Amino acid sequence: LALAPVTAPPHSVDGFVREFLRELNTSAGVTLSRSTVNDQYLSLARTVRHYLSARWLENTRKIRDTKAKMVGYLSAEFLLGRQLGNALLATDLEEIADKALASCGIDIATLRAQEVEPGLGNGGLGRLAACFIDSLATMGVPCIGYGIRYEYGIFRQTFVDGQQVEQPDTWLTLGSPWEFPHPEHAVQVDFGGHTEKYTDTDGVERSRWVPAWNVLGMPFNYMVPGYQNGQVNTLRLWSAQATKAFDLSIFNSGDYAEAVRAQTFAENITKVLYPEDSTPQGKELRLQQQYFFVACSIRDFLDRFILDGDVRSLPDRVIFQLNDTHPVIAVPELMRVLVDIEKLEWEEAWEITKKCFAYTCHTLLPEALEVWSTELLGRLLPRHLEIIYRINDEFLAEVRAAFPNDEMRARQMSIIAEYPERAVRMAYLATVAGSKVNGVAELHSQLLRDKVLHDFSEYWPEKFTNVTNGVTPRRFLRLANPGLSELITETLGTGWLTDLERLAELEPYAEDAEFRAAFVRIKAANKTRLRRLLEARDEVAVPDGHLLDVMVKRLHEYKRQSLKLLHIVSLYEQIVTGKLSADEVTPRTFVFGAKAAPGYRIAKETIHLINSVAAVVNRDPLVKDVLKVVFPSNYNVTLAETLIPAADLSEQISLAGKEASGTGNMKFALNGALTIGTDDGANVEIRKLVGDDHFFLFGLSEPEVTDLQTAGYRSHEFYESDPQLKAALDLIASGHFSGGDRGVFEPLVSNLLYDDRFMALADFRSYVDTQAKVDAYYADQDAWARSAVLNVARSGYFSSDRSMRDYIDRIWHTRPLR
Ligand code: 26Y
Repeated sequence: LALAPVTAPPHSVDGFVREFLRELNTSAGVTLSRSTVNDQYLSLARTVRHYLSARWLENTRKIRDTKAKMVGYLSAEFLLGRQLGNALLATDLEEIADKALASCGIDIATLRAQEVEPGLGNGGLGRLAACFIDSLATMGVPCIGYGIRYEYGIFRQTFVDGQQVEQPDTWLTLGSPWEFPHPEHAVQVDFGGHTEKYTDTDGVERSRWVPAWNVLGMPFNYMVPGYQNGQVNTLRLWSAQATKAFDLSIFNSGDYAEAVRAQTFAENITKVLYPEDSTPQGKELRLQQQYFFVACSIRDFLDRFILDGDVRSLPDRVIFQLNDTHPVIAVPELMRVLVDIEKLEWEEAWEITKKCFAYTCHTLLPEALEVWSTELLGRLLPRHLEIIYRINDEFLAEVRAAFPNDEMRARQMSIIAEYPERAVRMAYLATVAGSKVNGVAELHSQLLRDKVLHDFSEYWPEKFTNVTNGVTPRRFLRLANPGLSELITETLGTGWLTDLERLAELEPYAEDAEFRAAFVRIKAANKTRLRRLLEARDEVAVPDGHLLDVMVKRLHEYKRQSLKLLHIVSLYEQIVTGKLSADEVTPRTFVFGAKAAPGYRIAKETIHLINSVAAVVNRDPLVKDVLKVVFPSNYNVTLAETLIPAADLSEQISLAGKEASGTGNMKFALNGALTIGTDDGANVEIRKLVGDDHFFLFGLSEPEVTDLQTAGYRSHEFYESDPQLKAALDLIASGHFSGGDRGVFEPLVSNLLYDDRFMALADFRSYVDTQAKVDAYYADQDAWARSAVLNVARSGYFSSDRSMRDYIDRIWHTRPLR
């Protein structure tokens, strides 16, 4: 009996009610009548959990027994979003739960709203990881996600006088019903100290790491349910703890503070998510985080899945996907385990290691490529630095043999940079070690090959591949847009949600007036839903009947929120000066959502400017009915789920060659927004698929950007030669949006006028002209609706299920569990 797996509670309203009340009574310890909303939410979550756990345990057992090859997705970020809705959908319990709670007098919507999303990521990269593990579970492919259980996730953004103020994200305080702690699987992780040479019993000279301190890695498991397929994978997040909870002798000696200090020190490692993206700062704590979670994960995988201790079988059992360079220290860690602990020969260990890793790059910005100084690495991980040196020596010997008399090339390809300080280039290490290297959209992968990793792609052309990103249609279509999902199901029947290319069958319905009308009604209902949310959440009013123009993404110069602002300011300026009459303008609401890294000055000033422009525009009677700017604070996955389905226009306006892919762009298209965008990242592929007539392309192309850069870009010339641009910038510079104070936005204006690294001014003319085309097109509501439907019908390619198939075919060579 003890061996029999638990069974799920009955799939019925009665069964659900019984389970729910039991949870309330036994876990929350309250009666229904005395329970709070939080008690009810926690009990509901636990109830849903019960429906998943039997399949979960079974799944894990099967993977172990069949020795199926797994994907180990190593990522410092998993931006999961709320769990309840997804778990209810996966278990097909939405209706049952609705009715069950209603019978208890509870509105499930209230409980859904109670959930605090785990914000364990910054943006695209973290959200992509969450989409990927959803798809793998849905496809039944064995995967374990490994990451960090930050006690504080991405900060909560508030605005004070229009400026961003960060608040800690206390996502754990009201309870975390989705996680399963496993203290019995805790792993020790060492740091610091030195290495020493010794002669082993077999007479071999070896190196030994003598670490100085250590911490404990405590795993927390999360279920990753597949969509209605009974498959449940695992996400395992690590939390750092002190090895000895507190040192009894120190405590007895009365130095209580010293005793807890060690604990605080250890726990700091997973205390907080670094809120920077794209601009790594060489922070020691970040390297500690990175090593901490990959050391835990590798140990864990060996202990849990290589039960016979045969480490030589590792490449048949796992492929570790490196989500950008953050987990790349796993490469020397696996070498250390194989050579120092398992006593394999270096050559054999290296052959195994190379097969076990593949690397995904998510950037093109040179400043975003992680490097760690050898000083820091050597201090924190002395043995790993030795290993990296040896990997580099052997690699460079190979390069020199292949290209004799080309020392320049060897130096360029060296994993160790010499300037401005000796440092390890993590992207190079990943490229040398990985069996495959991929970019995240066609253009991005091409630019990786041609520019960022040019010498490497010449040396190993077969190593390089592309896998265009995707998004999970379960969360971003079915859950976020139930209205449209229902319409699709009515039209196509079921099955499209796990076979998204079937959306192509909607094509003919673009010509069907009735279908278009239904689509338009759904869009309107989604706008109403958004309007209600923003009223309650932010006390802002979204006008009815406007074109909803949305730009949501992290705040970055390269993404060019400032270009969007120049467009708004320009429209405003033209109306108030009478150059344009208000009734010539298509009424628009501009929605922004963006967090700035706390130390990123220009980004924070841009947020201030957006809010300041919003304040002025929104209260000016001259533009009252035609322009509105809305900037809800704390944009996150949850807000995205209401915002994206309501949008008419998707802003994807990065400077060509800078946005690796984008994934928001895909979510908008899939929900029937039209895109105004540059030829950048996955926009290129979206445009190719939806067609030029249904996509508003503008701006310089990547080669044109490069040419302009080479010729010498002077943004000032664009300012001088375009009166409309000049007027907009002058208005900002005049202090019009800062109570007459010209100083407030002077740095921003100067930056655009005299530097403008991302060529906002160069693209301004093309952008506003294209926006005028948007206005004209929107005037023909029928044509717009037709294009919107075609965007949906032609976006099936952007399912993360397809991305996963590509990874499986080109990189992982794993199979679904039977
Ligand atoms: C090193 C540290 C500061 C760091 C932390 C987070 C560096 C980068 C990041 C996050 C990067 C990121 O989110 N990149 C985005 O990845 C998406 C998924 O591939 C892409 O769609 C998007 O274009 C890219 O900017």
